[in-house]
Amino acid sequence: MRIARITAYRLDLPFKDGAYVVSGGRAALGFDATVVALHTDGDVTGWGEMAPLGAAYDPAFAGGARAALEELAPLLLGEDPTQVVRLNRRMDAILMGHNYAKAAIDMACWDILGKTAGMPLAELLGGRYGETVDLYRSVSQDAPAVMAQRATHYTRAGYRRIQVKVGGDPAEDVARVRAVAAAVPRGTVLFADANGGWALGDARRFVGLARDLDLTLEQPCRSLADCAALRPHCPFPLVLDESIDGLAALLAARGLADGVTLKLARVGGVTKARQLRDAAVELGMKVTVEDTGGSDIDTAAMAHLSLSTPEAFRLHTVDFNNWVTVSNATGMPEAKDGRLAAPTAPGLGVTPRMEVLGEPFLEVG
Ligand code: 0XW
Ligand code: MG
Repeated sequence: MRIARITAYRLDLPFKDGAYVVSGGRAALGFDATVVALHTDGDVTGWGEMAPLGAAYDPAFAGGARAALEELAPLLLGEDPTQVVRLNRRMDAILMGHNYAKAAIDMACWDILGKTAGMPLAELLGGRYGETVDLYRSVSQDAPAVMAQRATHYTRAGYRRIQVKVGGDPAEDVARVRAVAAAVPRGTVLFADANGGWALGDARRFVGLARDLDLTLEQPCRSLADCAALRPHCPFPLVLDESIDGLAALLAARGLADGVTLKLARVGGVTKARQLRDAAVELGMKVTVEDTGGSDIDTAAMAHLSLSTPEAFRLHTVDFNNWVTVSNATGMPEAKDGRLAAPTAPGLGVTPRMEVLGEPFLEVG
């Protein structure tokens, strides 16, 4: 099978709940998504999606993804999309780095492989463990009382895992987590995500002041070295997210992180995320498979990879399709009681809404 034509679409995905704010005042009003279609010389078309969170969350931005696609797409015509690892090596040979830009192409290859094999991605990626996966919901950074109100709104909507955005003033951050903890039902799982916003001293102050709380700490400082220096002082399980951009980082996090957050766009797509997921599970680390943004196409991929992670090592994932006002595909099961299922149709199992995608910004072949 060969790639005969590649089309790519740009899609604005505004957030339902307004501005989303993480540490350092980094804010976004939505995702600027790129959707890729790989048309084969057979009758199969594969779909993939990637969306960065603004331009200051990761070393990735939407304009970069589009420019990289212009570079990559013409050189991928004629390649076999079902040979996913080989195709990834080809992309890496054509364009060094820019993993995020390759993620949507790689996702579309897996969609084709699944459709060709007649298998849903979860099974193809190693096996479906259970029917649904836990979801978390992020509470955008704000004043403690506002965050408590938001968290209550989300737990009423069914979410049982809340990610509190911290990484600001440590005393105020502790007040944020305390306010949320007091507002949500007993048993709600709390994550405090600093998104690398604290200097080491701030992180030390936070863990000192928050000691009595039951929470998991996510990416306290930007560098792995600072997170490692915090480790002996940190009584909480520690999850690394922004630090984990590949296998070397995963191996360096061994013994330091209790879990890792694998983002499809950051690591370069399904192929590389699966490699990291399998390595993390073998190393005994807990795993969240998620992404930086997107709508239904991307959420389907996150759901499949999450469901193919053994339960004992699985943390949670995110239902971005419910964060945004635009649905770009049909076929995603509805999230229910804070849990998400993956489609059961072959490949990603979703059908793009062509009327929503509009005209492609790129068409080659
Ligand atoms: C909550 N997220 C998955 C959404 C944004 O992409 C950032 C990310 C996080 O873990 O901070
Ligand atoms: Mg995070």
